[in-house]
Amino acid sequence: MGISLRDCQYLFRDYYTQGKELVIDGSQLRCELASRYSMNQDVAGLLTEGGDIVILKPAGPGVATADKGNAELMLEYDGTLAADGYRLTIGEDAKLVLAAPNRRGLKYGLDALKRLLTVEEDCCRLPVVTVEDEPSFAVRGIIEGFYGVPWSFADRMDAVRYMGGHRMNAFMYAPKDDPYHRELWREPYPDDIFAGIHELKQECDKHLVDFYYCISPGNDLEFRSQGDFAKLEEKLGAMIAVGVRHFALLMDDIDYVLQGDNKQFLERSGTAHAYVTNRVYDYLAGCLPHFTLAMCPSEYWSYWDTEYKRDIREQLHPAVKVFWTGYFVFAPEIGRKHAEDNHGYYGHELWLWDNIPVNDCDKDRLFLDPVRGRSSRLGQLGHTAVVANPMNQWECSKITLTTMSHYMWNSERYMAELSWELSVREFAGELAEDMMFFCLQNLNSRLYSGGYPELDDALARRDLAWLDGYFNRLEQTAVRLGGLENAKFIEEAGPWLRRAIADAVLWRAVRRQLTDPLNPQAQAEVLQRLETCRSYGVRLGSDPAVHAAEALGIELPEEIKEETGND
Ligand code: LOG
Repeated sequence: MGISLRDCQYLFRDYYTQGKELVIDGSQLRCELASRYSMNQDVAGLLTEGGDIVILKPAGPGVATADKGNAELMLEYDGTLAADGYRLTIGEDAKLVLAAPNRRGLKYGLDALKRLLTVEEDCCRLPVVTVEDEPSFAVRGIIEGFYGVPWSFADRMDAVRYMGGHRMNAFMYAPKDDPYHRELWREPYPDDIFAGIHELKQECDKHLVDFYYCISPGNDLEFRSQGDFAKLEEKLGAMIAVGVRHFALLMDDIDYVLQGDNKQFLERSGTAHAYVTNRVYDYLAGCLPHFTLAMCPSEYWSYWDTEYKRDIREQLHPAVKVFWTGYFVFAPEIGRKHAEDNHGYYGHELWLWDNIPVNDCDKDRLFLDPVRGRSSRLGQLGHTAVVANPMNQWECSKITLTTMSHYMWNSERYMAELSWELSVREFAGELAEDMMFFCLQNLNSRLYSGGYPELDDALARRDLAWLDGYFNRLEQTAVRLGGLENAKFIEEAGPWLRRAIADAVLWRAVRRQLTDPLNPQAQAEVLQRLETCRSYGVRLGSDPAVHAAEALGIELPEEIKEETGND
């Protein structure tokens, strides 16, 4: 409700308006439905009932309902639009026309209508507009591909709902620490986990998100073993049986040098990886009229050509998509040249596995910044998918993921700072300012410096008054955010919020020691407050109190210097 013109122009690709407004009587938009999209009016479930928009279905083919509603909605099929795209026209005469090439396009078009609608007590307002919208990448989503504690099924269900609302269409199940995905890839899933996966797949269907089952057999697969292939097929077959149509074979982070019989049989790892993927491809083609298969090569992070890439390029089935993570696992920049070159080296459609905001290498940190530094033209450089690998903390990942969703939909227009602002506002509502301040203390150190430059400046100036203000603000921010009505956020971010408060308390102790440097009590208090900080096992990226203490010449115990990397 109340979306600004600037946001419309940012979030929708082409927004044609002359500034006119349509005002309709009634506190709900009640659309009388006509559809040329599909003969059987297959639009059920596209719109969640009970909101500000109600769709009145015709009583039968060609028969209108008695309730005429206060607007007319015509759904049309338009095969000239890109998959998931739509064209929404809101006419002055309260005639709405939504054209799309698939159901997802219809859903996104209805979601757009919802965003454009403002409901007041006795009227509805809509801009008179035509929106023409389509994505930069055909596949947009999340790969749960991190190490450490996997998401719970409740997290995943929420992720799927979130994705439906953010124009993302792919959830890739690949938790490194699901043993049945990797070490025990031969074993079927125990019933309870399988039931969870099945339910997740159903939730994906409901929200028009494609569920990808990913498997990682590369550590110990015997390439000549019929038994091993039978196990692999059994595992995939169980997924096919519950409707899964999208798959990936992941060969990342394995010892990929062939040994023993594998070496004798296939000689090189590129050949071996193409071989297993092609066999899986043939198996899927034998079972399914329509499916997707992607593979993650072992050389997923480099941008130069290799023998391995040549083998994949020449031997892998042309329909298989190939993942890469950009230049280096954590890529501060994915520029045009690397993208274009690597597309040539792999010779297949490239899928970007973007390692943001993943924090599995930095368990004591949260990463809350927007995606930056990806070429706006990856879609024209052989990339047809972008999927983000998030943090172990699902709820906190939303900050970066929402900015990613903007990039995935319209990479050409993407503006990191604006997306960040929109994402934080969506996440924290009235506490957006506090949330942004908290985000600024938790920047991605894998990609950028991760610090808080204003703090560094103040320390260089020894501006104690500024520092007092900063730490007070940090403390108040953490207290206020602790009151957000988002239990999941409080649970996940709790240690960092408490640590922020402990940092402020430590700062006050540092302050006393600065005023009275030889007072043993003041020194003891600093040590005690430091201990409290450490006890949380986490830290803010700006690591402000320890950083300030050091910069102002307070001697810290060695182990603290080592832990924080501030020495
Ligand atoms: C893993 C990924 C992990 C990430 C960050 C890929 C393709 N694989 O270096 O599972 O979450 O790094 O630690 C990875 O990125 N490899």
